[in-house]
Amino acid sequence: MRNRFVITIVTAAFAAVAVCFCSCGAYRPVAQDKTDAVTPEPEDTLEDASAEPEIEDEPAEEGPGTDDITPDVWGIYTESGGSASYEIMPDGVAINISNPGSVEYAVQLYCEGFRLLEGASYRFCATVSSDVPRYFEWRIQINGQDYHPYVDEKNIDIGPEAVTLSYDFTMEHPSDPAPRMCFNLGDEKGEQHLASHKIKISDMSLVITDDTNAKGKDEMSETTNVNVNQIGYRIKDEKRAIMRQLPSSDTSFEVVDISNGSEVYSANAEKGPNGGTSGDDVYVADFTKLDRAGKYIVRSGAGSSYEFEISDNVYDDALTDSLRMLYLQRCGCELTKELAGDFAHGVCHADEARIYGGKSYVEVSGGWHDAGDYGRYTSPAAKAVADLLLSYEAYPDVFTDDNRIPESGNGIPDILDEARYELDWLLKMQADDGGVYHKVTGLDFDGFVMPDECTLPLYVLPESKTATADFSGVMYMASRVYANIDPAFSEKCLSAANRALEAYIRHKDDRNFVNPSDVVTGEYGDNCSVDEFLWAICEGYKTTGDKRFERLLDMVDMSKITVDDLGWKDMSGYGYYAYLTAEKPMNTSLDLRGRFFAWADRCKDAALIKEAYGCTLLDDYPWGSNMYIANNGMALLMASRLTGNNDYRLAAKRQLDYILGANPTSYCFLTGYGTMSPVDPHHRPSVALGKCMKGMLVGGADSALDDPYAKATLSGLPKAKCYVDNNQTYSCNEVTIYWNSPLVYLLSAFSRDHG
Ligand code: G3I
Ligand code: 9MR
Ligand code: ZN
Repeated sequence: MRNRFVITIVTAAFAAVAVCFCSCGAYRPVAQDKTDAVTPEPEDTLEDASAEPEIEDEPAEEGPGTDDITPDVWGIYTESGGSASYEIMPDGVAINISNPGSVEYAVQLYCEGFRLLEGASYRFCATVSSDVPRYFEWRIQINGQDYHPYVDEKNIDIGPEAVTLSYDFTMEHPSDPAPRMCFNLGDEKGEQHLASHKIKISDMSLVITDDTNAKGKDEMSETTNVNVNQIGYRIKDEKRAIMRQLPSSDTSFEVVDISNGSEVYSANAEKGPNGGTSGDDVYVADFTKLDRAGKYIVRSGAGSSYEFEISDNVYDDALTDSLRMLYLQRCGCELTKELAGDFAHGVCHADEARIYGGKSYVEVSGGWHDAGDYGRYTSPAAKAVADLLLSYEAYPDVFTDDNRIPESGNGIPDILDEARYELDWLLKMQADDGGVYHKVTGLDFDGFVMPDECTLPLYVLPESKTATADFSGVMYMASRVYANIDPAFSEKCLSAANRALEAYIRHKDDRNFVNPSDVVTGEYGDNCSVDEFLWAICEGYKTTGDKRFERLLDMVDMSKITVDDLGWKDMSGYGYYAYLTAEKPMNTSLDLRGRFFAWADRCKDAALIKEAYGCTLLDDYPWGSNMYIANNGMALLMASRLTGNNDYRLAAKRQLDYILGANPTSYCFLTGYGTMSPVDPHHRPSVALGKCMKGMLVGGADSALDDPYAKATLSGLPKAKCYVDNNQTYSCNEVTIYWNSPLVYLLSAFSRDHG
């Protein structure tokens, strides 16, 4: 007898690409009562099943194989009053249910770590008993979104005598490399009147019985070995194709004009830095000298690149769409068909939100939806707005008043109108004591519906130190930027910033935010607020020149700031930059200049010398890696402006090139741009409409594989290649306002000759 859940899998490498909401997979219950029960096949017949003649005739790429599901992919989920524990036994799993809860899935035993291929037929078998008579539900479902079933069977009767179940079904949905099998052991509406009891499930197997029509056995995204910025380059830009897997010692390459097939440039590629996080040994084909506008590909022994353009306005549309993404994320207002097209929706999330743990309500409508979810979170919002305002301060010549947002044509650059939409919401998030609420969300994430169809009640979560200091920093910045545009608003921002800073100082020793146990939305936890405090102080000084801020710097312990970044969590970079750009230098013993340039130099060396693709990340690719890359690009641009040293700008440009396609995944990570860009982001409106919104920067490679889909599909890959374009992977393929915002900064810097 087998003692583990044995499953037959197709071992060929595979990546799912499509989204579909068609009806559930057809299945045929083979035996549901004891008399007809099919005895589970002995272990060795698993191979028999995969060796049926038709499968032998048309074997999968690497042939069907078997794999054991190890106990650690089992888990138990409880909600709605459900309470249970489980134990892996030699011959299966035993579940002790102390309270079955009030919905079917209030007690859910689940198993993950296998895949289902569209068009393949399967047989599932299991032997089940319960020490009291009852019924339960078995299903295999998508592991995320709306958890729709691929196959399910309700009302399966069980009792003390073991029954053997056997179901045949065909997977009629797009292949899913990471579904979830579950046994729903709750008690819907208490109908079964179940007290504490025990269930045993043994001899489980899932076998492919026919893979003749299976799709996706060897589907892989088409990558190329010659990677370029797929949007392209401006005439005077550095231009490089990063080539891997050259089959011979011939390193020659040519650039071909695709309008007439002519070779317009040829040279030899140079050996680049080896290996690293991509595992690729690369050659770098430099064609910077090619300065004629046109559309091209790079051709070499390693193959051809995707096409790209050379022209001076090559980044203009990407910049507009990256900004328009923020408009399309607006909450609390109607988005019209005229301006938002398919992504139009009615007013959303406009109800007053309840103060968590209390009875009162506050009006906090407005702002942008944070990401693929509809939460609104203070710290990441402050980061996103800061990036827009800094873009405008650094490169005002780029921004126009015609981005097709409601305020277009009002005489104010649209980037400031868009930032103002978020600032107006942020102002509502400040409590009476000057502290700032951490976030406004439901207790859970809403489903994959349009925002005006969300139903979960809104809660405002408690004030936090990080939210309060971030709010103060961005309000000081806004007070400066809007001073000549709207003096009254500027004053309002200044006084809000001051009140927040005072509240921060009053509460410096408490108010670390942690999600309460019944709240699962984004935590944005951060137990060090010294960097946010530093930012608020330096920004306050830069805006006001008030000497009192110098004295506050004495309260900053730099040893607590361990990461230099412009991220939602590590905001010290905004502090360094404000300090370095203040009109009159701040008098302090803190070496903020040293910290900033040590960071910028680390980034410069990584991009210009160490990393194969010119990326500033040399080790981990964290969740949202594209943000860290873009943030480093911002810091490099700041260093270039502060010193006039063009190497920093060159290194920054390589971050943009990386994000737009010159990377080991071959993806241009901005949706709607380039030949190969994400089409299936973890973004509720895009999933709900079955259409990918344009102009969104996805998270990118996540070497920590922070969700089940990433774990199931990317394990073992080099860090920089841990990316898959599927909406189930929120750690690789979600989008956020604060990933787009540093991209706006890079695109604004590089869309003109800013030198
Ligand atoms: O702090 C460490 C740092 O010390 C280390 O150098 C770095 C490299 O591994 O990791 C840092 O921690 C990371 C943290 O973000 C801060 O950067 C974690 O590994 C990483 O898992 C964490 O990911 C965050 C994720 O939520 C989970 O908390 C993402 O940055 C953040 O963008 C994401 O945010 C979600 C919201 O919760 C909900 N809305 C969507 C949004 C985007 O997915
Ligand atoms: O959709 C959510 C996304 O915005 C978050 O970044 C992510 C992590 O907090 O969570 C996503 O929601 C998933 C949840 O964490 C786990 N169950 C499935 C949810 C939707 O796929
Ligand atoms: Zn909304």
